[in-house]
Amino acid sequence: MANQVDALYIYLLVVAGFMTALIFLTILVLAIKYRRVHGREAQQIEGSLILEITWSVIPFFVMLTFFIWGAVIYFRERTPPADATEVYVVAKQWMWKIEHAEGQSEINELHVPIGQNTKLIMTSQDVIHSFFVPAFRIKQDVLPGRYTTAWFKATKPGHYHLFCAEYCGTMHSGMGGDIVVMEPQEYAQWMAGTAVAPLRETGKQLFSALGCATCHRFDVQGRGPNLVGVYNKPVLLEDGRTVIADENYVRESILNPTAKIVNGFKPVMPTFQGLVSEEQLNALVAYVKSLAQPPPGTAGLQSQPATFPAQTEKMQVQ
Ligand code: HEC
Ligand SMILES: [Cu+2]
Repeated sequence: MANQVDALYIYLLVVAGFMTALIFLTILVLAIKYRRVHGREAQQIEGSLILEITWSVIPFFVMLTFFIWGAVIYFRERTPPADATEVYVVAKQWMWKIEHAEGQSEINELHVPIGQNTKLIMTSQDVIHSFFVPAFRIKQDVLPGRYTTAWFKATKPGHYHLFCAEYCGTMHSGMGGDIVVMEPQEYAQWMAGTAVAPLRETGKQLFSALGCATCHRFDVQGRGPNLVGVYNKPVLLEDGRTVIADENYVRESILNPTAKIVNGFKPVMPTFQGLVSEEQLNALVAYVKSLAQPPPGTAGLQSQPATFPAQTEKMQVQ
């Protein structure tokens, strides 16, 4: 996004510079032209409607260009491309813990290949932090108790500073790191360096270890909804509302199940607040997301409660 953000920034500077010059030059010229001259008398002049409309309407449209251009960039920055690779970020006093979907984890470092759209799914274990990479022109607050997201596509290999941009305690100034942008083949080597289980696999194990699988079944309708194909789809709730099952929804379903009850189900799911760490939560979320590859056309409001046709279930059975 850097080029786009900078272009807008330069445009703002140019417009502001032009207006400043215009105003001050006018003051100067008029001050000299109408300076006190012996024998000249001040006259009363009526206002000019045309002039007033002109100097209101033209700046209005100039301001609108700020707004529209800014909004376009904002929406681009807020909307990760669908093909983005997901990386989970857990901030804590005072470090950044990064988990790749493939299972690699690192501290205060994030390795990415050039040209890859990377979506960051971030949360904090304690206080508010902020993920700031000046070179990428991205800055996003990282909050305890929920996910916030940001995305970028690195275009040049190198090391880029990562800062915490929200004062978070004694060692705040030391809470930094490096985004390491590599050539794709270099990155593949780095990835292959350690053999680890993908995040969704860790999540799958937790799913049975924590007993989720006793209620959320894939073969028969259990006490909880079948989670296949739930992610990123609308869910009809008990109270008639419809919400999109995004990362925050899945997260909330695990930590605070009674906050949103799925239509047609009883609020029997226990809370896992305090029983799972942020990292385990991310793994569970990654697992639930990995279940969401329904055949096109089957998902949607009609298929509530979240049960899917038998063939979908078979495809996904463990
Ligand atoms: C005692 C049975 C039970 C257990 C154990 C259980 N759940 Fe649930 N779960 C439910 C029920 C019932 C619902 C639907 C009612 C509601 O929204 O609370 C639900 C809802 C959900 C939803 C929202 C589903 C949707 O269709 O919108 C998710 C996600 C979820 N559970 C994940 C989990 C995970 C992960 C675990 C394990 C850490 C787990 N559940 C353990 C019973 C259970
Ligand atoms: Cu911080």
